Amino acid sequence: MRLLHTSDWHLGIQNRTTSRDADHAIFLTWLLAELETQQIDTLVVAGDIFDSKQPSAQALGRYYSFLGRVRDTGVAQVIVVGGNHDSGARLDAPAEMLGAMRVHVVGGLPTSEAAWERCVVPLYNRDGAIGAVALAVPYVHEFRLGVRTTDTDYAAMRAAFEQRFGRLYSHLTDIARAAHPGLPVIATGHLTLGTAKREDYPYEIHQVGAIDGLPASVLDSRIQYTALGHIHRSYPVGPQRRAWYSGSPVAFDLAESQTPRKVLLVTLAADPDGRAEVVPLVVPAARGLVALSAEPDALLAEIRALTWTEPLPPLLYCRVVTDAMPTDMGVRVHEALATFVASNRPGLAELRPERVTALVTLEDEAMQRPLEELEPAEVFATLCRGRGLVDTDALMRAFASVAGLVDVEDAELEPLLAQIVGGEA
Ligand SMILES: [Mn+2]
Repeated sequence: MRLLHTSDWHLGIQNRTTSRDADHAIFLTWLLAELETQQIDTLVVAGDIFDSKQPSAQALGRYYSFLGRVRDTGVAQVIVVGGNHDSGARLDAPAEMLGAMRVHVVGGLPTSEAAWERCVVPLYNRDGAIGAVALAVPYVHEFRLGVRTTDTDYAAMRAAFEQRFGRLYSHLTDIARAAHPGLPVIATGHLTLGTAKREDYPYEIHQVGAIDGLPASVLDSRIQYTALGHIHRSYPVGPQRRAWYSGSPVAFDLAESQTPRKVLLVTLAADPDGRAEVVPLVVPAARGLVALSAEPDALLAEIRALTWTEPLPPLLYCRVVTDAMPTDMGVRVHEALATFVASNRPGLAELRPERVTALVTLEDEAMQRPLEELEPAEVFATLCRGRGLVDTDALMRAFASVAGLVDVEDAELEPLLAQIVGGEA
């Protein structure tokens, strides 16, 4: 049984105004070819299919046209589970129709425990025999497992979640073993397992509901391989390396573009207690994510002189090295970009100043004293200087009022304060 494990497509994602749909189109065409050449039996997509709970028509079109073409590759089935970005209910809506095409979707964990067995899916080989069983587990919020985050302390909540998540996998493994004895069991999951590094989730704070990562021991030891989604970098989890993150196939920001994007080719051992073989396949980058950092005129010249070898034009992260950002810098950058034809124009993901001289230095008197010795107003004033704000009298008065340090006297501040506190000042 050969699996191809991928996750975190985030169909429909945009970087500022640049749609990444063309990146997804190139990735999915590449994926279809790999499914055929690698003679894959099962494609597993471990959550975050879409970037949003209400995906655009274009993103939906991308998803369904891929599913419509996947059978031509000879793949026996596709397993799709929902991630934290997906609407489980929306993914599940066409589940019956997709099931008829052997695309097995579990968008959200079924509400009643009796219905959990919908997550247990026999996996066919290309020759039509059942060769393994999958536990298709989507992103699970702790609430679904009956863990309340309001009436218990953190350690108790964490322990309860660990215990119930472990029970979910064990219970499903029991069902799989009973229905298909002697076959290897695989699983999916969309959560933080093990210790994730901060740079592994630059795109958002990834957690399981309100708690941090769970230990890999929540996965039943009878599960031969677990296809994980959630973290956008590819690596194995746990001492046995029986669970892997595939990472996202498309880089969505600069940090993600620093590591190769992968899908995982997994060959299961026929012995249910054996070890799966995992081979990462690097996804060719359809587009470069490029950091530019220069003084205003030099930056504009660099943009006009851009060349690239990838099929799609680069996505730019521009830092303008200056103490005085020209007010028309945005316009001038767009004029420089407009020298490329619209169909082949670099995208602008970020444009921000990078100061030449730091405004707050260690010479700043307030910076040399311990925080506990400083008055709140001094800290705020230092922050204002750090932001390059010079005329701060009104701001200081507003801060003092909001911080409750003085009574509100200044009539001109009242409307502002009313907005901040959301009522009568
Ligand atoms: Mn994701």
